[in-house]
Amino acid sequence: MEKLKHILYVIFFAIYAFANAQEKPNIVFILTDDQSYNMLGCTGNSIVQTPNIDKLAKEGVLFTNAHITSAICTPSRTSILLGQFERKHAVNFNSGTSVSDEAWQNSFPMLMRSAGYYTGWIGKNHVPIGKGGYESGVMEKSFDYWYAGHGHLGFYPKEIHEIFNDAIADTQVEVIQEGVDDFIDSNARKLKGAIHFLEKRPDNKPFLLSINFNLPHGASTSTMKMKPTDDAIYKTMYRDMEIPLPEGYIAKAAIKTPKLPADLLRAEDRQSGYNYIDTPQAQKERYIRQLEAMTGIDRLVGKLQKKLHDLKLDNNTIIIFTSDHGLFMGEQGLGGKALCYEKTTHVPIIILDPRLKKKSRGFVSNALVQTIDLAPTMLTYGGVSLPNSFQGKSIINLVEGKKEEPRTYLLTENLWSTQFGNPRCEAVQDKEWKYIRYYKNNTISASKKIKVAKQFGIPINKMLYVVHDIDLVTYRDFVESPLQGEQPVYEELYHLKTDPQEFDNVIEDSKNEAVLNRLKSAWKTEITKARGTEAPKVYRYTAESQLESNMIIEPK
Ligand SMILES: [Ca+2]
Repeated sequence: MEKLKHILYVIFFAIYAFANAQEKPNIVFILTDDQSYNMLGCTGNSIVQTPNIDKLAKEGVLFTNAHITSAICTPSRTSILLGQFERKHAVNFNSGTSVSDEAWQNSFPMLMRSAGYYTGWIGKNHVPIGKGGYESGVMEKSFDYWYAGHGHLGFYPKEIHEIFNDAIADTQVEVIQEGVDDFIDSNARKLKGAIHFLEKRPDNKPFLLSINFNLPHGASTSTMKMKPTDDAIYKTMYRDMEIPLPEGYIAKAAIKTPKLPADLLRAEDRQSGYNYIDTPQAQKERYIRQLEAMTGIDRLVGKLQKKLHDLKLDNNTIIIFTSDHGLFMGEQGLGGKALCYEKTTHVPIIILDPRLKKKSRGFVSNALVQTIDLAPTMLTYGGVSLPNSFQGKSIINLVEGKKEEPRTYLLTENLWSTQFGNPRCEAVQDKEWKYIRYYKNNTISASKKIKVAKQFGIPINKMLYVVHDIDLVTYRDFVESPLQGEQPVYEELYHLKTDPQEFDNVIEDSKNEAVLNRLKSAWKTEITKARGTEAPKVYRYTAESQLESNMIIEPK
């Protein structure tokens, strides 16, 4: 009898454990590239057609006050992966560093894989990881399924990355779609390029799939060619419509006073890829391509949901959608990113947890959340404990309709200050006000570098994009100086509640003094917390380090 009891006991717990294993939700994380907040129907864009993403928001939760932490690809994406501010992880285009193996072990995909998730990464990676960065091979080995390229993909990814050569489609979204189908559906067409050890996704494990677009980013929209084989979306859509310029648009020729002092933001050094904003005609063409890209992405989201439904996975698959940062399209005469204005830091976050009752979903939250909150959110969904290295907070309680918010102030920062003219800056904001501080822009301008490169016959790309050991010192100084008392050379205060587009800097208005002092004090607290106390967990990743290990650094 005792023996039978024991057997029953064992069987009971085996079933219990199995059932629990099955209960862990699958997670699909969709990340777009350089997509501003207002590029979706559900965020107020009346031109773009994104019915599937709008439906996702309608059935889930749309965070209307979500922000990134650094408004440029590499640091923003590193922040998302590690759940940390850039000031802590210290990886950017100009940092001369890559993410160390130790830091990478505490990224959300690695932690979830260790906890039993079957993981996939599809599309773009823009974070150098391991010794040798993009050439280390660490990323490729870190996932159960890998179908991606480092750096930009272009609109036709086969032209840039061999891994995609076996795809039937030529255009980026559709190439990614084939990867998504291959990962999710064991009956889908197998892609020869994809790297995976198991023949098919195991049914008894939950999965985590990261879908990373390089759209509507300019690197991809600038390479759209309206080929006869392209889908109609990318050839004819939005082209016969009346498309107004964005509110506050100023063409280059009409700029009277630049938004920021000319010696602070050196607009003439801006990367030429952003010069389309200078004239209304070029701006419109680029905007149409972005709209087309969004509709392509939206169609993928719709197909993904249908696939999940057909495979009976939809009721247990959480979908998270966001962007790595926004982009100026000529508003106030500005182009590009890497600033702390709302246009570059404000992004949508949409989370659909289908396990929640329909009645308790389908609302918007104006809580101050950040993309560093997504790693802890995903881990918490997966029942995985959070590492101490995370600085973001799980926002599941908000998805579930609870009111407790993760923070009173949010911090954004820009440490990408290079020959392309952007100043270092930081911003702290609450739901009503925002304070931005800028530091002296000491960088050598791109035009001067190009002139010298030409004089000595040095390839211009090498002069502009290769990072050297000395840059480690400069970047370190960028990280630490504001904490050690470096004073701002320019400051701004915006009343976001009445001026969300940040047209009027009201810092000189004496009636705002108390607010300003409060925000300055919050800035100090938040930046100190963001930096933390540890040395950054990074490897040296410069032209010199690569040369020493006989590797050639290819700027991404
Ligand atoms: Ca980006």
